[in-house]
Amino acid sequence: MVAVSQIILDNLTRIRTCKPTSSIFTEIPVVDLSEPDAKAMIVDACQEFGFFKVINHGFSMEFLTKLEDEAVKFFKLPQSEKEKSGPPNPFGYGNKQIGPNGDVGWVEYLLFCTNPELISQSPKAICPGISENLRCLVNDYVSAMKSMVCKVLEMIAEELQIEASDTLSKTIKDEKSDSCFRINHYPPCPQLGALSGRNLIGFGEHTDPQMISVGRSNNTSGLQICLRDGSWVSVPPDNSSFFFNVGDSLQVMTNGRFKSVKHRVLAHDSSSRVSMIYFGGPPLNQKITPLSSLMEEGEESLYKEFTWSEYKKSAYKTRLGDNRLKLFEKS
Ligand code: GA4
Repeated sequence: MVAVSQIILDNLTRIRTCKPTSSIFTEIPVVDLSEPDAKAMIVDACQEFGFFKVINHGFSMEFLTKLEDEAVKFFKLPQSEKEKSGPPNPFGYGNKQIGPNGDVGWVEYLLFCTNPELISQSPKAICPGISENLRCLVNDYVSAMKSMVCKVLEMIAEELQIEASDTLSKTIKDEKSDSCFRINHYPPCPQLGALSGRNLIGFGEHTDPQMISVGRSNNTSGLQICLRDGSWVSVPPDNSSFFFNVGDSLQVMTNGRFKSVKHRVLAHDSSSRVSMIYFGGPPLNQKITPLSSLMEEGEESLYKEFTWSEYKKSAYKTRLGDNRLKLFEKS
């Protein structure tokens, strides 16, 4: 018995653990997209937390459930079948390994490219081996998501009084927008009890390199965000809402006014968590630099000049939890 639990522990502890936290994020900004105060609430939330929840978004629950069910079907396939869609380099099926630099988590996933140009060049290479049904649902989801993200970016631009309200959204609308989409499955981990009260990491702490990310999950907890004071709080699950987070690129474009939010996901002992996240990124050749119309007189950029392609290349050389923007801050 001792030997067995030791093996389980060795297996699990390759994946990092963390101290349990009991704080629930009760102050979560909830933005009703149909309300007139939505713009101001979004901007406040991006400045304060880099995170907010959106309701009244226009997606039907039926459609969301359909996509989720199809994803669950994929994750229920035998391991050898799922492996046919991997390894993710970077797109495709991945299991426990996250990124190319040794990060691991209690998670399996599908990572999709959503750049129409790349997809048209090589549709199968984008995420091979998945059912046509899943592929179609993902395409429909991503195009509806793109519209919602653009709407939110336009609301942000209007509230910030940036002259052209499509300044931010056009980077996502662009045919060459380097956006991507991931579906994560966090299987239950019944051996969690062997970790003497510690939590097992499903997806380790990180910020997203892109401009903005939108996540949605089933009704299982696990997502946590890091507040400005460094404390971790759990985000109560809500399968009918979307959770937006500011990424590194938007932090730079607002010269630090918006904060890219550190977040992570903890594994569960008994329930399975399924989440889907859209990452809105700019075209590869786009300069990531503070928007001139936002800058006050005499204000200087906090960051060196770089393109999304340079930032992305640099990000893929880092470990998940690294502070990727540090390298691009002016000293
Ligand atoms: C974090 C946000 C997205 O999930 C992602 C991740 C990517 C990957 O899983 O391949 C990265 C990670 C993410 C940032 C640093 C690098 C790249 C894993 C990793 C260690 C798809 C993305 O774009 O950046």
